[in-house]
Amino acid sequence: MVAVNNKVRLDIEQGVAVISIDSPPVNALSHAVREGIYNGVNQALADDSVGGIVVLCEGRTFIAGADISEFGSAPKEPHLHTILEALDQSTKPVVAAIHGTALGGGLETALCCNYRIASANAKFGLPEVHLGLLPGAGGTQRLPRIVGVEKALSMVTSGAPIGAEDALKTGLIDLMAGEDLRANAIDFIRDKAAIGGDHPRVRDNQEKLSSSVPNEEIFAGVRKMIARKTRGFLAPEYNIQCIEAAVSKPFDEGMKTEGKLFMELMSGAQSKAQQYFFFAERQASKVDGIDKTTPELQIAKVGVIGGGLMGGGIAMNMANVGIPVTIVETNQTALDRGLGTIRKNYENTASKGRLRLEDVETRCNLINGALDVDALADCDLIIEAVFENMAVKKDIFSRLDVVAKPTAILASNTSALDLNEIAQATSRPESVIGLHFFSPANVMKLLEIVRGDKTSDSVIKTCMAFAKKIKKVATLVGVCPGFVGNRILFMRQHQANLVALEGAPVSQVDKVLFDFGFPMGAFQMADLAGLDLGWDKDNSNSETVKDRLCEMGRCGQKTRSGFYDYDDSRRPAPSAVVADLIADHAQKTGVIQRQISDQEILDRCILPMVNEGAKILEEGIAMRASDIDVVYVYGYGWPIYRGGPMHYANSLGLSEVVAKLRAYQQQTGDDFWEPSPLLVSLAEQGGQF
Ligand code: 3H9
Repeated sequence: MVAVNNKVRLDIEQGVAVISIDSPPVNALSHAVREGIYNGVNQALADDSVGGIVVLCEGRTFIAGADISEFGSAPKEPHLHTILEALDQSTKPVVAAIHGTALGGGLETALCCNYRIASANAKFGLPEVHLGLLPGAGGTQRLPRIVGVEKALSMVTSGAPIGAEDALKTGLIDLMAGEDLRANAIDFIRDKAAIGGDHPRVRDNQEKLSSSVPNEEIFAGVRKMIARKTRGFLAPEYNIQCIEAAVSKPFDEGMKTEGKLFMELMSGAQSKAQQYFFFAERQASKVDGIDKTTPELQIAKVGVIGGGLMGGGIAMNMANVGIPVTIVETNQTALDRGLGTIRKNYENTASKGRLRLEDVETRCNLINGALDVDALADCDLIIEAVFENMAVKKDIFSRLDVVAKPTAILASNTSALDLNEIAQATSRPESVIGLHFFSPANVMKLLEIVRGDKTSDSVIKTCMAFAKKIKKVATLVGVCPGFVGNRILFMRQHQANLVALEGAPVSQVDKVLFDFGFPMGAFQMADLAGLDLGWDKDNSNSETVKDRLCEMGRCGQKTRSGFYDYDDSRRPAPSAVVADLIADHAQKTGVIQRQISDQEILDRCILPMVNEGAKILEEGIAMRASDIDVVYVYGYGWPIYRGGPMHYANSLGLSEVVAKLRAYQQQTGDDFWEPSPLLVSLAEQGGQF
């Protein structure tokens, strides 16, 4: 055995050189790993006793790609291309033995080997598109040569991995290994070496570059299919162009196209934002200050109070990962409706082929209904998901205090109310926490976990881990009105309302936000949520535009009219009635209407979000600026290619942000614009969030 370096080992066994990479957590292609592989290959080639080479990984996975943490620093030799060239040109046959996930540069490494064998649970993907990139080490040129154009396009544009069976079917792997991947790989390559002759290289395979469907049709079809989902993103289109180069140019020319487009993406703002976000997302799950020995509680059974849209969605999360859940409603009709909706949701998913029919039954069977909180006595976690009314919530929590077992976690799904006040309704505030799901709860990835003043570390630790289990991205936040997400959103909505009052048509405001990358603008979002949310019908006195719309029965999408008019398919159309109403309201409140530029709308909607984010950080409501970004990308549709509000502010430059806030403060005479002290001090020091 030779230790090539501290990440890579070379063993010569039965005439085979086994290059094993051992670089936790995911065997990413850091400089040391690259150097180790390169030297290992060269040593194996120079050793006359070696007939073939195996490349494999220790630990939980095959190479999961280039080391993203090294992006941005000066590249050091040997570059990935140098290693891949060495593998590609090897005079001895090479097999990649794959377990876990062969991703990005990892799969590209495997594609430069003559053969690939894999464990049955291995996965293969080129997920660079999620980092605003394309596979830059030959992946776009080799993948279509081995799995075909259509499959390659689907893999690079979605970034989604495929499983081993699929890989075997498409030819991506040559053999499915048995229990002992290593031994199988050694036997495999020894046999190949013994047979001798030329060993296949993916680069030489032209066969799969054409199929019965003309390539132009395939490319046009993919572009059309992904257009909506990838609006605003550069990387998906660049990936497609690389595959086009693969089919239209000789291999080496295609590689040049790939290299050029890769560098363009790598040096651009979108990829920087997406790389930043990759680490932001992983950082969000880490809570400083909680002792490692803090016990994590078992959550084997969950109760949900409220079987409406939110409660039902929350229950589905549990059933989706096999956790039994009991929904409590106040009457049988509501309960039946709630359970019926859940079944319908699952059946819809099954009808689209995304869920097996037997899974519909399994999941529905995991969800029970009850009409009394007594039924939740044996639950480990109880989530209250009733409407936002403090008195109702306090009443529920005082009843749960009596019913729930002593170790149970009592959670509220409140999106804005004071969690500490809710906790006071119990004799065990240390067991009370906020679990703020976003609607639809079975779809949206974000979970804002709200730590009350007295919430115990054990409850926090358990909920952070539980979030992962139910496949959510969690951020831990403190108590304040609206927590992180809604508190920041209030600022955007406040300014959106003002610019509309000052003369910008609501459709202009929404278009600016849509073009920025949000899935919809502020007014469409308000219409979707329902304008009567929090509106007090009995005491409404036409004080705001929203009051007046609700008084007219224009409560949003559900009444087919709100800020917009909606047709039966809920497509919005600008409303002359609303424009007149806003103009009238401006006149009554002494606001002079004017034309407002798109830039002013953007600044006035977005910069207050940044400023509020800074205040949230100052107050310690969020642990880190990047957590705020995670909340915004996963909870509010902030375009990931802009990183989130705090990353966006960094990319603008904080002194530029402060200057603009001050300019609007002067223009409007409104202290709303006063920059937060943290923002000012960071800007003065040339710092960043
Ligand atoms: C690329 O390859 C470019 C090439 O085409 C061209 C080059 C010229 N680098 O996600 P987890 C860390 S681009 C550095 O929590 P899981 C991660 O930060 C790359 N670090 O685990 C975390 O650290 P910490 C293409 C990485 O089990 C820890 O590993 N490849 C990398 O849920 C555990 O990660 C990708 O985009 C990396 N490449 O999921 C794959 N990957 O513990 C990206 C992970 O300190 N990775 N880390 O927070 C993944 O998708 C998932 O990490 C994986 C494991 C599925 C592998």
